[in-house]
Amino acid sequence: MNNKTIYAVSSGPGRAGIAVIRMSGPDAASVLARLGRLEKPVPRRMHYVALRDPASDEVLDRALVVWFPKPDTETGEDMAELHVHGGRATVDGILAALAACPGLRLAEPGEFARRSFENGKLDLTAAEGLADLVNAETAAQRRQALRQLDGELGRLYDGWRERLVAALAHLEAAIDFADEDLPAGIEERVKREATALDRDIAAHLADGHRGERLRDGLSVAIIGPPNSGKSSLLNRLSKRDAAIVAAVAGTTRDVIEVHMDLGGYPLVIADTAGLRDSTDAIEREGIRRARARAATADVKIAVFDATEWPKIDPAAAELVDDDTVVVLNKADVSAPKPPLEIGGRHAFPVSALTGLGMDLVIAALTAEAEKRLTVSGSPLLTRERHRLSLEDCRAGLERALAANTVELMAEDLRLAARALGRITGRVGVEDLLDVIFRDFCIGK
Ligand SMILES: Nc1nc2c(ncn2[C@@H]2O[C@H](COP(=O)(O)OP(=O)(O)OP(=O)(O)O)[C@@H](O)[C@H]2O)c(=O)[nH]1
Ligand SMILES: [Mg+2]
Repeated sequence: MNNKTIYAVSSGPGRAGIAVIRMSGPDAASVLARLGRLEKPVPRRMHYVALRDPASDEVLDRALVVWFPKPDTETGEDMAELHVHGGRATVDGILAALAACPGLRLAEPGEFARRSFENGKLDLTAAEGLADLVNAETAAQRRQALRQLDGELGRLYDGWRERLVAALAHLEAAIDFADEDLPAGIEERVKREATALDRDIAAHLADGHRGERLRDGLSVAIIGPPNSGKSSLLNRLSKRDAAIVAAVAGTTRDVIEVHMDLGGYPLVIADTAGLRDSTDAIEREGIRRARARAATADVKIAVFDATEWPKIDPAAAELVDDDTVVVLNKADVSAPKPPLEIGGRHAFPVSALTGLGMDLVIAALTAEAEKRLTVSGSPLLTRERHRLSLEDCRAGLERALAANTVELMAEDLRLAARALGRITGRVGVEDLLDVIFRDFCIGK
């Protein structure tokens, strides 16, 4: 299925100065000859050519083209790139000319990356890193994705798998030579290794979901009584008019999400309905959703009305905990008198209307994000898929440690090694590939 030459626009959709059309497969060279009359391209050198429609001989564009002979290419196959003018008619004309070339077809999403994986250029975690890099919206996401693309995570898992396979080899030797005299203590040595590995994986898993959070964005919920200025605060933080603001209490009903970049950290901030007892069925549903969001959020921002200070809304105060940034809004109307504290947390006097005090709230929020998202020395797992396989691996190790015979122990160690191999794609991942590469965009 995979020997056809695939092509796709790899630059973004829509009109642009330049569009890049990439192709990969055995016919890449013949396309350059056919469309560009370029018979002997110099590898990895740009050539300025007229690209013609092979059927009519009409010049479609004057463009720069590059030839990348295999095997030292991204996919491991012959590749070519056409850097054409990015107008719709130009790109469409060239795509139509490519479609008419025998042996060529349009690439599916992620198909270039899939071929890289299948030709051993990338392990699966690196391919996922590539997808994350394309999707990265903040600097911290970019850094994490690049580390993964560089193979840091893959090397960590492959290293563990090698340790396990080495231990397994010792054990298998012990099984094969059971009747003969073997150096004593092999079983003990294997058990020590399995225990150590189990501990290393457990430590890696106890990461507070940092890598996954960094990939998805830290979930922040704005909660508080009606009319305290939650929607105004969301708009102020995100610097746009995302939520409707009105003097009527009970304005917001749905959860309104805004993605934002806070000092390089990705945040998903949700504005919610004001908490109160309501008889209105729609508002009650909104309040239920607000509470649900508050319960699952990584960080909460509790907004209270400074004009009522020191009276505070008890329903919202109840939700204040160590993961909460507390603000007293409308401080432009009346400055709240200290001590400014709610639920043991400092309450920042702010005005969502004028921006007063917002710098301190943003600093507090950034500190919360930093605390939860900072990446230390070792690479972090970034997907549930990694987590599940690592848990499978641990289960195998623990069964192996409890096994009654060396044969059973070896079998469980094999399963544990297999679980690790599935993360990087070393073994048994055929069933996963469609799911993993489907998430890529076309042309990657
Ligand atoms: N003076 C002053 N008014 C504000 C401030 N923030 C919000 N308001 C006003 O307070 C009213 C309510 O603001 P919203 O942002 O809609 O409040 P909310 O908490 O989202 O309200 P609900 O969605 O009903 O729960 C509006 O009239 C805002 O203009 C502020 O910092 N200072
Ligand atoms: Mg609101």
